[in-house]
Amino acid sequence: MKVQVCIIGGGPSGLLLSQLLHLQGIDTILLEKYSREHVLSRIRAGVIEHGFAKLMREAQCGERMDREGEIHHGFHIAHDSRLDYVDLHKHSGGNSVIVYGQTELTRDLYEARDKLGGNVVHNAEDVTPHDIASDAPYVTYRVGDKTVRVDCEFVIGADGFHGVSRKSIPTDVLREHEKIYPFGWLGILSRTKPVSPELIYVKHERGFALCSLRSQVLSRYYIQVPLSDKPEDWSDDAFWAELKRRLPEQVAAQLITGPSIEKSIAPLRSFVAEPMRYGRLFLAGDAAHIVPPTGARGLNSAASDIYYLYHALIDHYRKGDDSGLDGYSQKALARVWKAQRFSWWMTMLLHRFPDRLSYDERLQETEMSYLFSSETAQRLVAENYVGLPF
Ligand code: FAS
Ligand code: PHB
Repeated sequence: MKVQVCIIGGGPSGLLLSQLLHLQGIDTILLEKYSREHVLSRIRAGVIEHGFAKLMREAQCGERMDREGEIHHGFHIAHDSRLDYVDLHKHSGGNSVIVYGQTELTRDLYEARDKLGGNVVHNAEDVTPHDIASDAPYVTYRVGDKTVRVDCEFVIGADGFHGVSRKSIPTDVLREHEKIYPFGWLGILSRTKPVSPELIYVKHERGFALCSLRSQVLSRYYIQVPLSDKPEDWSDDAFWAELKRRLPEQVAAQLITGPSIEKSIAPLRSFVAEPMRYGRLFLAGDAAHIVPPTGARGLNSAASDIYYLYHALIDHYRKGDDSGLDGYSQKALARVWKAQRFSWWMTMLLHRFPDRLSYDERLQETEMSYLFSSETAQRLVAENYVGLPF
């Protein structure tokens, strides 16, 4: 089989790029390790930047997001028994974010691929890129006991943090930068009315918490827990009781609790792999970078990778211009590192660090008091949270 672009990974990054390229007449195949049901069973991101939303619309996948997603003009930070508000709309020159679950966004992308007759292969095992340093790369994969070879011109590694693509770059070429945080986020999903119409980030001496949502009848809550904890260590009652201890009294009193329909612990790490290109292999999304979810940058960092690759491949095929491809890694990393900075900053601001020094604590307090005493500081947060320009 021969295609122009072979995409490894059927998460939001791979799906969005395959849909955008297909609409431009560029021939792709997408190879996903698991079944569609498995991919859609994951509960992940919830906040969509305006740049990502624009790309979804350009990919003819934004209709349900615009209908069912919620526009949020700001978020709250609860700290020191106060509830302060970051007005994103005011401080970002009129931009906002859309709260719409990654699961639904991925479902919309799959349905759009089906509608266009996109070439999407599920349960593709042992996906392996070959000859990526040559001008004639190919990818092999297995379905059952049948091995298939896909000859292509470009390979896009959109296979997430644990995928095969990044590991295909020679170790003497790849540089990895990582920071592991000494705690995780225990998250639950519950069919309850959200405690607040907009997100509440909580800095508390017992630890971080976050009140988020997927709709007016589906709430998403998180609390910071030690890395040694497991989801089964936390009954629903224990989770709700701990969340209430961390919320301001007037918010805790409004909290509607209910059975969890999903409960999981996500470890927090900051990670960047450089370069994001090796020969004809291009990394995108979590395959190249991971952020702690505190700044809601994870999924959104993938958007600019996809935007750059989409335009670079169009320029290659339409004009024979490879400047976009040759400049991809440097351009993508410049925005990735800004998302890394913001995610690190929000994480340092809001979490309780087990081994913190008194100096660190006073610095955290100073950051928070500076944030809410300076419109400049709030503009800085707002421009990062709604999404820096591509
Ligand atoms: P993904 O990991 O989503 O997709 C990669 C795909 O490649 C997967 O479907 C995988 O099955 C497939 N794959 C892997 N190896 C393969 C192989 N060898 N062959 C073929 N396919 C292969 N971000 C936020 O903004 N907010 C959050 O709250 C948040 N919570 C998260 C919680 C968890 C537990 C995780 C893991 C991530 C979270 N993220 C969050 C980040 C997340 O949303 C990612 O940024 C987003 O999924 C990135 O999308 P992709 O780059 O498509 O990677
Ligand atoms: C979520 O709703 O899952 C969510 C929202 C904002 C974040 C992290 C997670 O910063």
